[in-house]
Amino acid sequence: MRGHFITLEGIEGAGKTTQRDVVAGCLREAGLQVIVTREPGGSDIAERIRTLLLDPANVGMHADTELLLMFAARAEHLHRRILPALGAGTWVVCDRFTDATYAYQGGGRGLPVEHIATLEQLVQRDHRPDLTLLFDLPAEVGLARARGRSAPDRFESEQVQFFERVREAYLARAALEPARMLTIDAGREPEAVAADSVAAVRAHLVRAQAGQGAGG
Ligand code: T5A
Repeated sequence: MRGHFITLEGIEGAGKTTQRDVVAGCLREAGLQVIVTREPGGSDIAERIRTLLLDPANVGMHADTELLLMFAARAEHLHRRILPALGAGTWVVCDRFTDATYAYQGGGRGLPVEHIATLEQLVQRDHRPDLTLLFDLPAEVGLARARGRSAPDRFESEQVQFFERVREAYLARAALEPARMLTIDAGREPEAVAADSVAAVRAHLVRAQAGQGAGG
């Protein structure tokens, strides 16, 4: 069976980093090979692009530059790391992917969705996540968690209204693609969120195994 591509999404402080270990653990318990990665980043060149994107000193970066850098990093990550792993039968758990671009550069920055869709097609062709977990919570709750942990990066320095627009854009995407994108209430205790993550991954595994049986 080819590997499956699982992405985790949500605003800052939603708990994606915490939950990605839960998701990866659940897959490994099922006997699968798993790698855990993140965007922007995940490969050598993409991590260098990440540094540019998150550096608060680059506060004046043009929104188009930001969009193009996100997809430049994604092209590297996808072709150097994600696709080779999936082709070898390894499952990939990724902290953020293109839904984040629709949410942050589309919803947050107000860039046209058609521009994002054009770049998505150019860079990814028909490669899309198999399952996406959207960890949803009010922007001020997520920001309080994220800001309580470390100095703010270039995105975390935005106003709360920016993250409210990001959240709305995420929820709109989840409503459009309910079969792929599952929304989890991330405002609860970590254990309750983890229970929902595990249930979602197990349900996906059952579907994947059934699909393998049906498809040969
Ligand atoms: N970006 C990214 C774009 O603009 N466009 C794109 O296309 C892409 C791919 C990446 C930035 O890049 C932007 C979005 C981002 O701003 P990042 O550092 O990777 O930057 O940012 P995040 O992914 O947001 O990482 P965070 O660490 O801020 O958020 P997480 O991973 O959602 O949260 P986590 O797990 O680290 O938890 C944060 C804190 O909350 C606690 C944790 O212990 C931790 O202290 N916590 C909880 N507390 C209470 N209850 C719970 N349920 C908790 N879960 C976690």
